[in-house]
Amino acid sequence: MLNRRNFLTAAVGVAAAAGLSACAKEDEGGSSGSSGGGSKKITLGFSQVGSESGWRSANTDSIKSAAKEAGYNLKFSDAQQKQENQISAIRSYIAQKVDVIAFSPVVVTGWDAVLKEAKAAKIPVILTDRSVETKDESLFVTLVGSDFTDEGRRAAKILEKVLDKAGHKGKVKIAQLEGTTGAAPAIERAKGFKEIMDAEHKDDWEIVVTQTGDFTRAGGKQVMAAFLQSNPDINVLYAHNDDMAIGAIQSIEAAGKKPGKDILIVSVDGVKDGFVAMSEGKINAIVECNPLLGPQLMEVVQTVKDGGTVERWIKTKESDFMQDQAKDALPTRKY
Ligand code: GYE
Repeated sequence: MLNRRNFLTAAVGVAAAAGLSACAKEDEGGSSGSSGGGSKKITLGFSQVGSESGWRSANTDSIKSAAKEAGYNLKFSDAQQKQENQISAIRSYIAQKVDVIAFSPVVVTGWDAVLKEAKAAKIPVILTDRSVETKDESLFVTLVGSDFTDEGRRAAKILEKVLDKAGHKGKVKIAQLEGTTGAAPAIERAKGFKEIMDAEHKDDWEIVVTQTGDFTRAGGKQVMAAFLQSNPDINVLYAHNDDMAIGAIQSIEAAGKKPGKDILIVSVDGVKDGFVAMSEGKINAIVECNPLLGPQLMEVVQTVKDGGTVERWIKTKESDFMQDQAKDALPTRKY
């Protein structure tokens, strides 16, 4: 996996080489873009994970509008959460000789072959949002995205506050709704949370059930219903995203329990619907994960095209929110 602690500035060798590669097939007829850098419009091939969540829709909108703003020719495809679709999209971008490929990998493993093809074609690859696991770090230039392990730690720390505020006494029996199996945010959000739990709450906190809800509302609803059947004594839900928490809330209510009271809920993302649920008292705290990566991605694309250097991991800045901040924050949420 990408060494997420490696902040060394890396030389963009592949990018420099790709800068020389011809892009004869790209669409004509637009300006060269506000960010300058050559007379030809940059063609960017972007393979999106899917449209599984509110976070993802905001991320897609951000990428599309930032590409437009930068004057790039964007080739966009939605992989519907399937790795094989992403691999074919990347292969088609290679065949079309795009200038730069960016993608948000649905899972962490299984990318080496296609990334080697991109490297052989001298097309630089930028990861956005999620990382990959590879021994060959020359296969991508940089990752533009969040620190998911830290989000997991922050979720555990904010749960401490939530429990305090609720005056909770006794054992903390946690149900965890995981993101897509094998996806970086699912692996790392679980890991960061467990790290704090094991170090600081070994005696009083326990994850009694954990399963994937695939980052969707339907998944969250269905899995939570099963959790409540098998473990009616759950008193905390840690959901790896707001959409699964919102789905779970429906099942909690259907079981005659009060979300945010009988079952305290912490989730990740901070999308508008998450804030609405929080302002209604149904989610207790949210760890923000910012999807508005488009402008940063376009800047990196330009730098890479110009043969410049970029950091190995360009991290997103984020905050945490407790329920009592929800109403005030809601009107200014951008996604
Ligand atoms: O948290 C979730 C989405 O990769 C950070 O993917 C992203 C996650 C996000 O489906 O809502």
